Amino acid sequence: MSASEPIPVYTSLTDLYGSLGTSLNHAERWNNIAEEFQRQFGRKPAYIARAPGRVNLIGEHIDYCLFGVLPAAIERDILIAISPRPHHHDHAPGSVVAENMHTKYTRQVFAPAPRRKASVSEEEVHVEEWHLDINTKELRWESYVKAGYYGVLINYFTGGGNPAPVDILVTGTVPAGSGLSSSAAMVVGSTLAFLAVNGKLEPNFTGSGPQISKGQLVEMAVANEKRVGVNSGGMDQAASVISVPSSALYISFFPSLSASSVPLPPGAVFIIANSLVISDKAVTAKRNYNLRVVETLAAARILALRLGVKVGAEERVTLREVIGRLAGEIEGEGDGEGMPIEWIEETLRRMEREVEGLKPAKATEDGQLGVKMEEMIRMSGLSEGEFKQVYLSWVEVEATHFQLYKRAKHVFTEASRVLQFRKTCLSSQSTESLNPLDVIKRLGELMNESQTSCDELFECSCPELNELTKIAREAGAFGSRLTGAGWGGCTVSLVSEDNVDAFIKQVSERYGPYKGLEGEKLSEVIFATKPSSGACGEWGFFIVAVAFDVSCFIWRTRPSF
Ligand code: NG1
Repeated sequence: MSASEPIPVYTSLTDLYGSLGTSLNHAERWNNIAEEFQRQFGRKPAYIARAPGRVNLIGEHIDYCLFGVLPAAIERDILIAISPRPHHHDHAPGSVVAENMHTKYTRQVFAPAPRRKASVSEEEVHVEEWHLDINTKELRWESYVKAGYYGVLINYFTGGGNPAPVDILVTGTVPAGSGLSSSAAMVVGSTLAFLAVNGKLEPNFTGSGPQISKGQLVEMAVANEKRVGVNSGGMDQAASVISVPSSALYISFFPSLSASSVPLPPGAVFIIANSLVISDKAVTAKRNYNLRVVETLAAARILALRLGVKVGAEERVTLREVIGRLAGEIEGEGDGEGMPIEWIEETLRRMEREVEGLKPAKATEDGQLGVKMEEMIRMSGLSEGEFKQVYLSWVEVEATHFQLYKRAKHVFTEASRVLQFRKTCLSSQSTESLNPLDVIKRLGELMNESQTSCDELFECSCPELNELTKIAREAGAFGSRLTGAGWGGCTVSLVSEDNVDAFIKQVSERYGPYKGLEGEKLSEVIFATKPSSGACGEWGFFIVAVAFDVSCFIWRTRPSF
């Protein structure tokens, strides 16, 4: 698996799922979306893009600090059917009629407006960029469709060419606002659908490029998602695009995006449970997500200054870059992989001590271990103007105190837990490994430590997530933690294969908001992240966190569909 591989395009479900039996299990959803598309728009879709959600096993809020994370794609996904509108010339270029199979989302019609260069003569006017209104103030389903589309417009239609007018239909099984990355799946799916319908996924006639690679798609999707107003790292998009069957992915972002699969121990099952607290990242961004991004960036500069690490006045250095510079890592040298993992581990151990220097000399009652804006600016060594330009001009944040110490401490300890988790999984493959139960216990401990750190240091948990993880441990989970941004959304618990049913039963009896839920309603909110037993036959007993059909892809429909 590699970020340089092209995006797979299939024309048959059997090719895609690897066997007729498995494909039959999935055929119904694909048929439903194709039939509904035909019903709504009077013709078949030309393409169906698929992008899965993901569960992050460990490594929370460290992707935007450029530290490695360990997610796995799940079988729940977003499907987007798309087709160009016949009689192109009767429609505005690139106009979109967007429908959603979920009845709570209404039909949306929009068209991108080309922005023109104002200062040139009429003959010289050319399209500079495109404009699509994206509402970042409230949660709107079509914003994610627009965000994906925007990237395609800017990357492929700046300076000429007209995008096709299209109809699209969206359906999805990733619950929204639950930390399973429905937003990234929507943006990846939308980016792919608009690329495909505009002929941008076709290899040229020699069979070589210009087909877009998975790594390029991740980069586009990350930039696209920022347009919805969240300055996210690249974990979700990378997991959605690059994942492989039956493994987690260790994704590192520095010096460049790279991903390697991490086998999960046999007998371990990851169970997702939704706290049913909706966490809307875009709406709360200035107090939560984006504030954390700014706090970790400010902490990086201040630590660099304390440790004598060089940082340019206008540079927005991350915590990962600071430790690289501290350890003498030479960017761009060697095989481009960055410093060896052992160095990172050693430097992280040092940083866990150095970070104590970020504690304010006198903890104030109201701000506990935080500092006020003026103090943060003073600590950064920049003037007020410089600081605001570098850290606050591109993002809106709201806080009386900035928690530099707590955030940085979480980031360093969490980054080191990810490396320990990865090492434990890899070592379980070797002949001298710990026994399988000890491997699972160790992974569970790391997950529990991560939850405590998210709650106490990063303050991204909430009472319901704390309660759910506690119940999960009492019901036999080796470890349980929030997954995704937090402040609501889902937990992920590590459970042994033979305890799955009893675990789900206990949690559903004890977690208040699940009272009265049963059957399908219950399996919507608590489920094991593996294919249903019929569908996972091919993968034998290796019942782990991930589905067999994991990464994103495009399906080009055939006329006989
Ligand atoms: P969720 O809440 O699952 O979408 C978000 C970010 C990730 C990462 C996690 C916290 C987006 C799209 N994703 O995940 O990049 O920072 O929070 O680890 O914003």
